[in-house]
Amino acid sequence: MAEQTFIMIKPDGVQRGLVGEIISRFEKKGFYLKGLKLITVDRPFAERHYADLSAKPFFNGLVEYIISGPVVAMVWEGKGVVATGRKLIGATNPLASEPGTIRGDFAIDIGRNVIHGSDSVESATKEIALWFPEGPANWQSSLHSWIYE
Ligand code: 3AN
Repeated sequence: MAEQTFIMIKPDGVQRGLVGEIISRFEKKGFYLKGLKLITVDRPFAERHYADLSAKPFFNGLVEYIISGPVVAMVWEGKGVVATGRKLIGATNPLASEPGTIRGDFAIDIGRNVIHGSDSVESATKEIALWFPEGPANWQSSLHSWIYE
């Protein structure tokens, strides 16, 4: 199966009307949308998603932020999508993200950085299973042969 990643537009991205812009950047790059939902998660779910960060001083604030409104949860597929997805997103701290990246173009504060993307193939598998227990959609674009050699 082709590589997949989990991408989440955080509550600030949804409320600021950045959903279309972000989806457009992943689409135009050539990645395929394999899962999509607008969902408000509760505290235990957000704590599971961010379990690796539970010892960090910003953990509670991060969980509060993620549960504060709906998020857009997505699965994107394509060659190298985990690492390239992180490049499209930009560095964690938006003040360090390059212009042209999502955070570089649309964010200022690290605690309001608009979007999440899995940091490895292994975390992508875990996060997709958590957010899409029903599994991603199974379809292939007819543009495939114009994107891949
Ligand atoms: P990334 O989202 O780029 O993978 P992580 O996994 O280090 O970055 O951090 C997860 C999330 O935790 C970030 N998206 C950000 O919202 C939040 N975060 C990270 N570092 C800080 C910090 N120093 N202060 C507040 N929030 C932070």
